[in-house]
Amino acid sequence: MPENSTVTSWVKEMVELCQPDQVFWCDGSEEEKKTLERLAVEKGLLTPLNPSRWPGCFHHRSNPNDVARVEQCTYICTETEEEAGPTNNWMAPASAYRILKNLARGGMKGRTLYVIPYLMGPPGSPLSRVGVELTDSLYVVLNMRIMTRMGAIAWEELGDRSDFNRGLHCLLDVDPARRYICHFPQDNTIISVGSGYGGNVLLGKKCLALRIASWLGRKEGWLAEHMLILGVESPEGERTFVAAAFPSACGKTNFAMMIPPDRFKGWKIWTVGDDIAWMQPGPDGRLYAINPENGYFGVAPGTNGKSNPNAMATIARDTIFTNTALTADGDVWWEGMDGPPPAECLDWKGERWTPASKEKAAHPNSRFTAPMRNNPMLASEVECASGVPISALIFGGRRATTLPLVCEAFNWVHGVYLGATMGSETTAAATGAVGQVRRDPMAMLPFCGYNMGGYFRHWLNLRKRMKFPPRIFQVNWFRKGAEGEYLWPGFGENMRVLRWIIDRCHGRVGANETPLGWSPRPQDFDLEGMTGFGPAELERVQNINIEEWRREVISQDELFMRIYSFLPKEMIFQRELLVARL
Ligand code: SAT
Ligand code: MN
Repeated sequence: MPENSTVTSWVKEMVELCQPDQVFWCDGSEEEKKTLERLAVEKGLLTPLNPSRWPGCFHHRSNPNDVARVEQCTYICTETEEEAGPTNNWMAPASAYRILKNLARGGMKGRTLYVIPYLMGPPGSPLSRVGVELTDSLYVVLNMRIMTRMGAIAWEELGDRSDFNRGLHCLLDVDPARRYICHFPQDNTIISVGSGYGGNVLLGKKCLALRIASWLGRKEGWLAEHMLILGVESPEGERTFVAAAFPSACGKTNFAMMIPPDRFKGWKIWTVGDDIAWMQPGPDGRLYAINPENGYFGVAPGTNGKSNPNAMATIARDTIFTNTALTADGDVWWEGMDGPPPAECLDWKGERWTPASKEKAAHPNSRFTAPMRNNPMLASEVECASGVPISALIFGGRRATTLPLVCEAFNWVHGVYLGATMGSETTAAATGAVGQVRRDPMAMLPFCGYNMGGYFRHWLNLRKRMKFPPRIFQVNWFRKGAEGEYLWPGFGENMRVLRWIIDRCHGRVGANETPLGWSPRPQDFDLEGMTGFGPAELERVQNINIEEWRREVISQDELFMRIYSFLPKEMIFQRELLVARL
């Protein structure tokens, strides 16, 4: 128990509300981990995997009605609706507190309330933040232990300050009709009830590190973004860092852990983070980023030794698998894993599955929770309190048409426009239809804790505080041809795009001016060693189809119309300039 009286009196208040039988203060120790894992196995929450194949690993099944983030149950509770803005669900704090307290009252009877102190970010960083999550889910405790720096270190960082994030999570009966994930940015508070899954309940992740942090960032002059951070090391030892935003389940983890193809002998990619970046202008006028997390909550399906060897190495031990398939001999499996499917296993719902089954064995949003320290390519800078200097910001989406493989913004305002108009096909990471294009500005639509118009304004303002702002790029690995075939091989080959981006940042290569931005010339883009991909294919994947772009601009307007009264004029002007160029 910490000496901080703000913490102890708040915990006391929540205990009186939820009425658990016991209160357990987590210390984050190895010993405690072992005890809690044993308890979770006893209670049937976790199944230990085969220790010779998967040392320290466990399997978990969530309730089948509870397998993804639920945006319709996610609320920003600010004094006025305007502060939350038209793209967020809003409730007035007083009514939200009333509803949630009524649900939570006595909600932990017969259960244990775990107090999880956690630190987001490296110790000693001015950007790092402390949170305390109270939960009655052992699964949440064990996941938070991987995803954050949990335990005594958080109390040390907090000292006697009171500016910690207050998080309360109650499972209740996991009824979708009584599921709420509510954020109170003005109180630095999160209350989540009725769910046990991922981003709904690991409150340090999307709730604190994005929704609450984006609010704090605007107030305090920094950015909380849905971005991976990676370092590119050249054979000469030059290290360049980039941050890239992609919507959930669009390959951020794969990109952050990419292994360059043979052609790029001597090049290395170092992972700083795979999902979230907190960024602030540094004293030298550059933008600096930290990864607030301590682990990876990655999508399992499609992860294999070819698509992401570093991820396979990372999840080989001390990992929790959620909603994957499970075999009788303690092995896990998912669609797109190496090797043939098991002759028989239990699917993500726990039902018997064989390769003849029509349903998928693993849920498409099944996940692994793995410590980042298992990653063979973890950047040493991940512990650096001042963060890493960012040379390029990349915005990417999943688009079958229209968007070229890569282009560079003309300047910061144009780059903000590229981010603001990002669109992507929906994935299984959130409940709802999959595969429809929706506008997802900066991949932050589900995660921005305030008015999206104000968010664009904050991005524009930040430019004035940087002498050397990062260059901004747009990428799309997912463009398809007429037959539905991918026009770009993706995965490790994305190194070629990254190389062009890095070379642009260092002023080493040229580009063609196009209506959309700067586009790579074939002589500046490394095509060597690619089979079946030459200058003609590059031209095809970079092609600008004016008809498609007419539709695109109109479709972009849908979001702009929704937030029109808050939209910075710069965005309208950028739109006009784009139309004129087209
Ligand atoms: O479930 S999470 O929100 O943590 C994962 C994601 O959607 O990116
Ligand atoms: Mn994410």
